[in-house]
Amino acid sequence: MMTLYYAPGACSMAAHIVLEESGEKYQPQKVDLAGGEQRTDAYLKINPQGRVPALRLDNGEPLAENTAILPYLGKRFGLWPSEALAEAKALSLIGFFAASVHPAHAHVGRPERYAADPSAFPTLKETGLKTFHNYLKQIDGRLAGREWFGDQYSVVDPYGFVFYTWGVRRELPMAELKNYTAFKDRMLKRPAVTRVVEDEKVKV
Ligand SMILES: N[C@@H](CCC(=O)N[C@@H](CS)C(=O)NCC(=O)O)C(=O)O
Repeated sequence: MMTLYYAPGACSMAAHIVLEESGEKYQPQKVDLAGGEQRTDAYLKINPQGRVPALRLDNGEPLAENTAILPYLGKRFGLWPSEALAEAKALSLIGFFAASVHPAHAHVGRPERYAADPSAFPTLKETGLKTFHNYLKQIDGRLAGREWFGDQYSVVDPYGFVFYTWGVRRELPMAELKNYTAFKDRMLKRPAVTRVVEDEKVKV
């Protein structure tokens, strides 16, 4: 059985939703990020980067990084495009989310990663929030006239959903993003999504 190491409201919510939708039995393992559990020796053996998500596979091997975990789960559970170009587009979005959208938000929540001097934190947070908001607007544009990010529902959708909830957390005017908001409402119609949102006590 696979184990998902996750933290409420974190980017691990994407894999959490996928596992919940899969119908397969898995072990959800909460990691106490506020208490620093991600930096303990035991957890660093699972993910040397000290981050969630991490997945312990059926054979006991750990797998880290959303860019690997989500395609792996998607292929396993039929939530991944099989056609070459559709797959490339899914990878392109996952790359954009992991390498641009997520780090922009990290400037707001974890400015200490980017500067040692606390006097730099306010400007890091302000610029990070502006950049993050601009990415959310781009995402809204991508969703125009679409039900899901790809032609069919895939693991990219729960990942995109995470950033909507982060926009809500940062009190950005999310209702102005009409396509993204309609997508969020479609996501919330999926029973697995509402189960995870309730379990992780996420505001949407
Ligand atoms: N590149 C990683 C980033 C994972 C990441 O930054 N996770 C955050 C939660 S959203 C985390 O574990 N933070 C803990 C910390 O910063 O100490 C991925 O996409 O899987």
